[in-house]
Amino acid sequence: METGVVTKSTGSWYIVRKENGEQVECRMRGKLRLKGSRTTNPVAVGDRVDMEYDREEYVITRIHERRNYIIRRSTNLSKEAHIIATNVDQALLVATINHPQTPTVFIDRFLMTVEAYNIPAVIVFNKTDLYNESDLARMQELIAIYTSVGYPCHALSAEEPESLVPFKALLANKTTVLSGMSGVGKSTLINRIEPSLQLKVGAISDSHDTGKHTTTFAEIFSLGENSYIIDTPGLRSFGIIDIAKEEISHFFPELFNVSDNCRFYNCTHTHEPGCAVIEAVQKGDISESRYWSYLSMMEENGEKYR
Ligand SMILES: Nc1nc2c(ncn2[C@@H]2O[C@H](COP(=O)(O)OP(=O)(O)OP(=O)(O)O)[C@@H](O)[C@H]2O)c(=O)[nH]1
Ligand SMILES: [Mg+2]
Ligand SMILES: [Zn+2]
Repeated sequence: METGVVTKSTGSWYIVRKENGEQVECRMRGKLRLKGSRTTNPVAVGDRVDMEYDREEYVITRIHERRNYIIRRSTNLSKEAHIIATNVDQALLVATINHPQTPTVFIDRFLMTVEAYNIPAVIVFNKTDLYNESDLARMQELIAIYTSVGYPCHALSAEEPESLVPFKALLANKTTVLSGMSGVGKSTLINRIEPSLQLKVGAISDSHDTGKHTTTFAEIFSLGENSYIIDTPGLRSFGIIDIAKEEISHFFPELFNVSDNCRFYNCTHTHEPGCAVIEAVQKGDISESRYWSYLSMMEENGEKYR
């Protein structure tokens, strides 16, 4: 029996990095499933696994307990979950004001999910070289909102090497997963950090100003000693799964902070009189777009999937 870390997962075969650094192709035996929700990928990038060499191939026999993971609903209406990555030290959301436009609802759903699993999140606004004045003003507005909630933000451009210096520094001695919509520049940024990787990147579609889903499987890359980066396929939307409705507000730090002052202990912060959250939104202490995202999740997550 040997142990290793899954560095690539296609759903039918996997690449596992053994303790000696060697990478081997693996299959999976039977059905190893995550307890709780059904997942489209029971073994995900970042998983520590045991494997055996059996009739000329490696077979994964056990998944070690996960320290954390990032999970989303696999498609809008599905009850299945997709695990984006496991056992990470931090999650970097790559966002763009334009080309393509990342909706704040997308940002907030991502942040809520990583908050639920206690993973530190950083927002990276990429493509600043393409922004006009109003895009830049919008970016500053978002940076002010997210910084005040407690999420570090970086503005950068893959086209401007000096802007990448603070980004590089973020990655040292950590396992970092990059996520975001298709076309925001995740693979491009990784190529800038480690040009030898030569990851495939795809142009933005002229007609829709959206990405073309160039990266198809998540994969971990080494950035030298103790630093790993995970490139992931771009997402269209970020569906929440496995979080009970009454828990959603716990993972909006600024909502959670004021909710002690709500009149009713079981306040849902949607309509109740004496709601401290609604008051804070009216006073401008909580951003309207964040509150809007909260409401959209409360509406969607009427069911509890566990
Ligand atoms: N002008 C400009 N173009 C960028 C920047 N970053 C990435 N691009 C371009 O944006 C396009 C999409 O980049 P990718 O790296 O493929 O995007 P991705 O996020 O990996 O997309 P998926 O793999 O589909 O999820 C490519 O044409 C890149 O050259 C940037 O900072 N400035
Ligand atoms: Mg990519
Ligand atoms: Zn309330």
